[in-house]
Amino acid sequence: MIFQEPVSPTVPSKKLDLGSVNAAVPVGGQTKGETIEAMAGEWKDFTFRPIRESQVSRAMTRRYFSDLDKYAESDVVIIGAGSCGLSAAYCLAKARPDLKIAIIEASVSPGGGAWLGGQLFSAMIMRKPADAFLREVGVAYEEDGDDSNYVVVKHAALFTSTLLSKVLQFPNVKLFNATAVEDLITRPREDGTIQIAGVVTNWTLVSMHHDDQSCMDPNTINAPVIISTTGHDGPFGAFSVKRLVSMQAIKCLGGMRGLDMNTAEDAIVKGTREIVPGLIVGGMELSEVDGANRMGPTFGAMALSGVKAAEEVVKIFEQRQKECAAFY
Ligand code: AHZ
Repeated sequence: MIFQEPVSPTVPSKKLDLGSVNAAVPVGGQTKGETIEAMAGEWKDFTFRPIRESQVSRAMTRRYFSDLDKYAESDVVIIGAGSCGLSAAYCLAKARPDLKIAIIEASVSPGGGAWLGGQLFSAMIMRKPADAFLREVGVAYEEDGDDSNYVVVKHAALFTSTLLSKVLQFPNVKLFNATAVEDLITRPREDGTIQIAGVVTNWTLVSMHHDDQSCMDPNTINAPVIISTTGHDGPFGAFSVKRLVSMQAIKCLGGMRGLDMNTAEDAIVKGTREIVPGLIVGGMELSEVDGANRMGPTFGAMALSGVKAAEEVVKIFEQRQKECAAFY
């Protein structure tokens, strides 16, 4: 009986009241729930609370569509939730809790290339001084020797899952995964150049079928600042900078160069910047613009490029916001 649909607003409903979207009780929150200890050894009479399937559907869809509505106007969009994008999200969400930050990740699983340290090995190497970022997010590491120039996280997944969980706990961040950025929203500037003013998105599975299906128009998110961290070239990689070339906003790509850990990591961190008004590029996507070397399996530059990307946003945000508001 408690799961009946309401018949009319005047007939009191016995439907279980789930409360509003924001009434969720956090884990370890205000209400006193069951404890695992109390359940242990009591499985004979154990049962879950009864549920109607539509409750589950509505609990998900209501939140998703409310988020789509809320983030259709974002302050910052981060394209790509790899090690650089997540590091940028962490720093920005912490520094600017007033900004609404949408992360768009093409894969079902966020994390990009940072679930393994390199090859198919577990340990993740971070060159000093990027150990500062590990201390900031609370990831344990070991030093290899007394005067080591790098530190080791026992499993790359420990880094990625810790960072991801911190990012997702910020109330001003929403991750849309399984969603690809298919294009950039642009506005004309008075000097004849363009400004990036948002992203064009689609379900990734839809994006992958534009060749064999029609009528699959995308969705949009307006934002005055975008951080693009889609990694080096590949099926989805280097997305924004390749699009900038095809729309003639930049002349050409430098093309990622061969592996040289020493030059690569410094170059990526130092070069993280706004490439065209409204679009900041970081991580390995930047190597395709600047013709920087790759660094292979050492992740310090990805974390610190994320830090720098967040810093760049803080520098330009108000100006770009004002400019975007003046367009439409
Ligand atoms: O799925 C991609 C990945 O999670 C996502 N992505 C790419 N194109 C996208 C698009 N829309 C939405 N159009 C998109 N998401 O971007 C993420 C990139 O993560 P990554 O780990 O590949 O990039 P990163 O720059 O954060 O880290 C790169 C780490 C290095 S260095 C290196 C080498 O020197 O060889 N190789 C890697 C993987």
